[in-house]
Amino acid sequence: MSFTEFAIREILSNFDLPGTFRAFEPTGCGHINDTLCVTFDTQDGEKRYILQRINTHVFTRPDLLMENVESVTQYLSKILRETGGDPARGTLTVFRTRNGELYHRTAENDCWRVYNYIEGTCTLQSIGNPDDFRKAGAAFGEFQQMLAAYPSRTLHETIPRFHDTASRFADFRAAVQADSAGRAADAQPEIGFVLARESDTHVLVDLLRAGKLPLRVTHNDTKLNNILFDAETKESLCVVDLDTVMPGLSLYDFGDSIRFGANTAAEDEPDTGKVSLSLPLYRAFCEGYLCAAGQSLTQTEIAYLPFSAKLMTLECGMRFLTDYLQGDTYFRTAYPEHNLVRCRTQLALVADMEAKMAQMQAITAQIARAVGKDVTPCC
Ligand code: ADP
Ligand code: GN1
Ligand code: MG
Repeated sequence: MSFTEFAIREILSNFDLPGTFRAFEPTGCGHINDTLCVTFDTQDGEKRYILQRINTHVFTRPDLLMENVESVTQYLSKILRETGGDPARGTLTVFRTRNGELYHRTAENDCWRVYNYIEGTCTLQSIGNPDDFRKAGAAFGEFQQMLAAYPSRTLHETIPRFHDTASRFADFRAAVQADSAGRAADAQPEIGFVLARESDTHVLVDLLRAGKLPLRVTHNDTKLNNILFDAETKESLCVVDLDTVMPGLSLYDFGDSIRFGANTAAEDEPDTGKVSLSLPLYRAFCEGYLCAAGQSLTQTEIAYLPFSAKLMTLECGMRFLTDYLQGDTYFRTAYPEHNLVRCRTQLALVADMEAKMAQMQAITAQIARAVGKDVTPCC
């Protein structure tokens, strides 16, 4: 990502932000959007904002996406106000353009939005101690709780079938057959690993269709670095990256958090020998999440928590592999094998979770009992 100061000044001139533009710098390490921190000089001192270019290849309806984001953040603000929280730090605030739009579209068709920069916060790319991950679990559990009464039908589906793993599997199989980038020969073990697990991909969507799992408003991209922690108190403060907030399963949010945060290696660690599921981290997240959201979860949801971690990891590995096979058109990559490397870490993690499934189930049942829920493990 490289932008000229001239271009950034021009984009910012479309937003009604007090003061004079001083500087910008890239921030974050997401795979989809381009995120900049921009600084203004104002009469009251320095003021910072987040300026983000929405990836319109991935999010083809930025208008609908921004309607979701504004509506959800206003709803969260109201709840925070009513419950003694701080809306200015507990959720994002969208700054509209001078024309009253939720984002600015440039002549090149790029779409840019502005949020308040939440000062005095930090994000974690990996977990140093279980306590931080317990707080992460609480943050996503509370996020789900705060949106429990949100009218989910009014939300637009920003990416249709986003976590429909069976549909993701069909896309994957088509990518293998098409082999459009001529890379399938390099990924035979990984392709075989995913193909052997087709039946897993149907489990949650089938339960949803059968009415055995409730549709809720969920975040759907619960990576650790989508939580802002207070830099001083180290408490979790704000959930960000709201582009995929839409109706979904609680299991998607739980599972994706474990996939990213309970891995003993980075998502793109080339040495798969370093990849494993940390059971202490699994336990910590589960405690935080179930303490915050456990009361409202059904027995079936709790029973499938361990499986969801495996399924979300398999789904993500399958998505990285699909993108590799299609020539890296979706996720941002730093080198040609990047998506294959990411896929290998995910599949190594799936294998380790399969080996540890009974322990994950025992931990989950124990924590569930502590919050007053009895569950029969499954899968
Ligand atoms: P991406 O889609 O690229 O993951 P995010 O919305 O998650 O984009 O933002 C990337 C990073 O920028 C976050 O991980 C966080 O470190 C930082 N960030 C995002 N929004 C804010 C904010 N409002 N205040 C402070 N930091 C933020
Ligand atoms: C993407 O934007 P980011 O980096 O938070 C992706 C997630 C994947 C994740 C894998 C909209 O998230 O679904 O799980 O990469 N977001 C989208 O790291 O596809
Ligand atoms: Mg992010």
